[in-house]
Amino acid sequence: MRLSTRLDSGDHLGEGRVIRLYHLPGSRSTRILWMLEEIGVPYEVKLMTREERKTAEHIGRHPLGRVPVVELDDGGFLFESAAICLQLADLHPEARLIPPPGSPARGRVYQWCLFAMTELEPPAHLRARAGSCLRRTRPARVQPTSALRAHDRR
Ligand SMILES: N[C@@H](CCC(=O)N[C@@H](CS)C(=O)NCC(=O)O)C(=O)O
Repeated sequence: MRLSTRLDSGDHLGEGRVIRLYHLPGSRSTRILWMLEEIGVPYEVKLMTREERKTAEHIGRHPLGRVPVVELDDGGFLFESAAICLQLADLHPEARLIPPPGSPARGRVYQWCLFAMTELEPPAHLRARAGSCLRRTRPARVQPTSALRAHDRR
């Protein structure tokens, strides 16, 4: 993976604005980081805390207060990770990450993106969450007492 110019938040470039990603490490916004690295354009990362996602300011960017959100170089905001990836691919045809609109290959891009978001991700997410709940609530493994161990040996 190429490492493109990642600017610190605050290095906003005024006229020559760069894409700004509102990012929470370990969340779905990592998909957008990956995409930006694949494209190889400069971008800026605004690191968010869980709490910052629910501020009025961020709700103004995403109605549910989630990440990822990107602020594009025209100043507009966009959310939903798959939509952002598709739009970034279209905005940077030089990266050759997406086939032309209307082509059979482009149809398959939509097919697999929507399949991933609607069919694969919801059950995978539920399963991952259930797994982490179980890990947190599972009682410590019960060790047999020495009396039981002795009993087993009989
Ligand atoms: N379908 C959305 C899901 C976004 C989403 O659920 N983001 C999580 C982080 S992975 C979030 O910000 N959750 C905060 C919340 O739901 O309050 C996408 O793919 O962008």
